[in-house]
This record gives sequence, structure tokens and C-alpha cells, in this order.
Amino acid sequence: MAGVSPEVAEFMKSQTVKDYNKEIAQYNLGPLWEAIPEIMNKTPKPQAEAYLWSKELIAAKMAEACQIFTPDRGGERRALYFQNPGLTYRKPWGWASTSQTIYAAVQMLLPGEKAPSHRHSQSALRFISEGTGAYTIVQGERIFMEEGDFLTTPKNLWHGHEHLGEEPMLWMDALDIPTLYSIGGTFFEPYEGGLQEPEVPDNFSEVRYRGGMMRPVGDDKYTVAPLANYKWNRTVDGINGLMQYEPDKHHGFALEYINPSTGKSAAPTLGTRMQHLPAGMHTQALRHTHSTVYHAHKGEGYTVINGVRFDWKAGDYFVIPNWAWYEHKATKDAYLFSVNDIPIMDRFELEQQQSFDSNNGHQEVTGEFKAAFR
Ligand code: GTQ
Repeated sequence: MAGVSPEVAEFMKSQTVKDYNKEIAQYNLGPLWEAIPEIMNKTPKPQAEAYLWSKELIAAKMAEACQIFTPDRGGERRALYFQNPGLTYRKPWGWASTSQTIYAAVQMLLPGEKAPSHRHSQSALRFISEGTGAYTIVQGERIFMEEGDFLTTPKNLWHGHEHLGEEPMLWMDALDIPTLYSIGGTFFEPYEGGLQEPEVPDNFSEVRYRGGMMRPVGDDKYTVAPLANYKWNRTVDGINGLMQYEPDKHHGFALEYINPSTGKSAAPTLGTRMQHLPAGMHTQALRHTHSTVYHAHKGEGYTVINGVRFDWKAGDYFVIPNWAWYEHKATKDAYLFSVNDIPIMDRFELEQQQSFDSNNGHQEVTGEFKAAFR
């Protein structure tokens, strides 16, 4: 133990103390002296690890899932979620989230399929990576989705999906499931009668909030979901505006999706960004309290996380745990979508960050991550 005299350290390792620690366990009591160094780390020491899931792995396993699971047969969504290998698998069925606070998944909906409506206290987000022609219906509003769109599904609103198009749709889901699971805040309810019927015109909120930086005046029962779909062409427009000037040294050309009614993050518990790194751009390393799950939407490059190089290309997903040094390098023009837990860290007043100042902000590369199915 750090900071104690050799005599104290010796005593704490003695048989007397060991026996006592063991004896009280049967009464569901634990000794703080054992726990402190494990649970009160000097700086964040996440159990979640840096990890990457490749586009090829997702394609192969999703093709199998399409054979095995249909929303008709299974009554739920066809989603495969990313289980962080560092997180404890909770008995008896093996749940593990993507970072400690973020659940991320890929969901596939085939032409003609319907995912029945349900509602829950978890906040959800989607980022559309492939396809067009499906809608999600949120509280009676059909919202049509296309590649590059970012959507919010606020907590406690009915939502389901249907695919009216021709090609499979693939999108990323992100929810605050692990946070609500650990604080005991879950409510979930299936919708009687399958998929909810439309109650307002299609794309209602998207049309009404078209001004982007403006919001409609008057009674607005949609204040919880003011802007349900952040369209790709508007995101690109925003990025192009940023590109008139110098990039940020850590983030390149990056935008945060916000709720236009409040100016806060688009979802209350998760932050979301679109980041453009032109080919050749190499950002300077940074670490911070929050964790991040990335989806490479376009391009190619790599991210060095605590010295390990993670090569990525469009369609891959990767996670950066809390307090890990990371820097990005684009080898082809890249667009990275990311989900973070900044709103949670901010709510607890825990967010901190540090930039890596030596060696022009670049870490020494000491290893390479080998992705499955690449
Ligand atoms: O599409 O509504 O990956 O409710 C997890 C929970 C997707 C969804 C997920 C959900 C959904």
C-alpha cells in the first residue's frame, strides 16, 4: 500500500487481518481497507477496454442474424450490441455494455419488416449508416431515415420502425442503458397492437424545425423531441462552414448535435458529434473523464489509444474508455460519428481533460489492435 509505513503494510497483510476479512464476508460485510485501492483509483481506471468491431464482422454476423431472428418471430428489434470485453459479464445471461455508461448496437431492418412500438425510460439515438426508405415512428410521427441522418428517440416516447424501401437498412443505436441499469431507473412497456399508427404528418418535427437555429413559437407539445432528425446534408453544410477556418487541434472539424430548444446536448444523457478529418490530418492526443463510442461513417485512418494503433475504415465501430490517451489520423477523407457520456460527467461535475503536450501531441505507438474478421 502506498503512503503507509512498512510496519503498517506488513500488518495489513498478516494472517490475522486476512482471516478477519474472510470471516466477515459470510455476513455480507466488507473491509474498506481492502476496497479503497481497488475502487477509489487515483485517476479513472475503467474496466472497459479500448476495442474495435469491424464492418466485416458486423456484416457476417448480421447476415446470420437475418436468418435466425425476424421481428415477426422474435417480437423485437434485430440489433447486435457491442459488448466490451473488459466489462464484467453479469449472470446469468451475459450482459455487458460498450463503455461503462454507453450501450451501442447495430440494427438491421429488411424491406417489408416492422419492429413493433415500445417505450422505455432509456434515451435512444440512431445514426443511419446504410440504406433509405425505412421510417421510425416516434409518438405518432413517421420520420423517414436516410444514410448519414442522426435521430433522437427521447425517453418514454412510443417508437417502432418499418421498412418501406428496397434495400436493407443498417444503423447504429446508442442508449444510456448501462447507466439506467446501474442506478435502477428502468421502465419498459410494449405497445398494444404492434406498430403505432401515424398521428401527425410525416417528418412533422423536421419540417417545423427546418430553421435549425430557430424554434416554432407557440404551444409545442413536441418540446421533448423538437428536432427528431438531423439530416446529413445539413450536417455536411455545418462541417463545410467550419472548414473555412483552422481545425481544432484535438478534434479536427467537429460539430456537436444539440437540442435547438435548449442548446443542450441532443439527448439528455448522451453527447453526439460528427467529426471530419481530411486525409492526412493527425490530431493531437487528449484524454478526458468521459468515454466515447465511435462509428467511422466514411473514410479510413487509425486512432492511437494508450499507445495501441486501431486501424479503422467506414463501417467499423470502436470504443475509447475513460481517461485513455487518444489521437486520430485520417489516411482518407474521414467522417466519424461519435457518442459520449459528457452529459453524465457534467451532471456529476466530474469532467476533466488533459492534452498530451510532448512530441507534438503524438504518443509513441507500442502495439497494434487486431480486429476479428478483417
Ligand atoms: O430500436 O427502439 O438497440 O429500444 C435497443 C433498444 C434499439 C430501438 C436498441 C431499443 C432499440
